[in-house]
Amino acid sequence: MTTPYSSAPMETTPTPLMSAADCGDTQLQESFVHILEEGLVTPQYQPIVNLVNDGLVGWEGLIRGPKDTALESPLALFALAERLGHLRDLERLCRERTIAGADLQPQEKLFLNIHPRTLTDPTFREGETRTLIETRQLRADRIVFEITEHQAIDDYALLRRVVNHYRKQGYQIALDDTGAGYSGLVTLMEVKPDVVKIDMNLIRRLHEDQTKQDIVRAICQVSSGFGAVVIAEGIETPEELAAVRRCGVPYGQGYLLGVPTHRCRVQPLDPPGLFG
Ligand SMILES: [Ca+2]
Repeated sequence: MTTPYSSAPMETTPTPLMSAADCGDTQLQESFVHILEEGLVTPQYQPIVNLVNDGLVGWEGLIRGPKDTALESPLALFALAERLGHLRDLERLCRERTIAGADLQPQEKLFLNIHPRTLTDPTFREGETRTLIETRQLRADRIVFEITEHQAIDDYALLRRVVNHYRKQGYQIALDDTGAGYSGLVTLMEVKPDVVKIDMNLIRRLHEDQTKQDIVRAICQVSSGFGAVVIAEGIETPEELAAVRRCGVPYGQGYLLGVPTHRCRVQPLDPPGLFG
């Protein structure tokens, strides 16, 4: 991070607390390298549901590190990867595992979380994902890349170019965690994604909060202006689901609608596909 004081001499004498932290950190780094080398990540899949006809429209791929370890949480795993400069390596491994493990019905899409910096990284090999999906006989239009709003880079011109680049190849782009940060609507209007995922904190107790309802409606209105599909994340109670429907959100995700599972659950329904 650049600060006015960045050229000032750094404190070089570690405190005992820092030394202890560094020691734990070394173990954590070794665990991370082991995870990467041995491919010790597990994909899970959470359903995305059409709230109008209850049909299943897709699955978000979620990643877990080794069970009962400090790196089981994807947040911890990805934060460490970023710090160690291995974000792309971890993302590639997660993408491989998630695509390989997905068992999609013909109308379903697979949502893959990807760091915007990976998308904009010139060394990110475009053909990587295509090769992976072709081995599963999937076309690019079955894949939606989710980029999270609070990681969205502030070079909007670059991000727009990248989004358009992937769109031309047939992929779709979702803006994840929309409404979580102050820049939410600005990012939304600048990026104009194909899919908008409303952050779970806006959905939590939505039925009791008029301001949240107004924000959710505003996101729907802005999104419909450029033809984006809206998904409410983190729906956990029937009251929240009813409020989401009242606000006009057509798609949903959350524990009430389905928990993440190791396999894509086969549905007896044959719902119409997402986005036509
Ligand atoms: Ca996501």
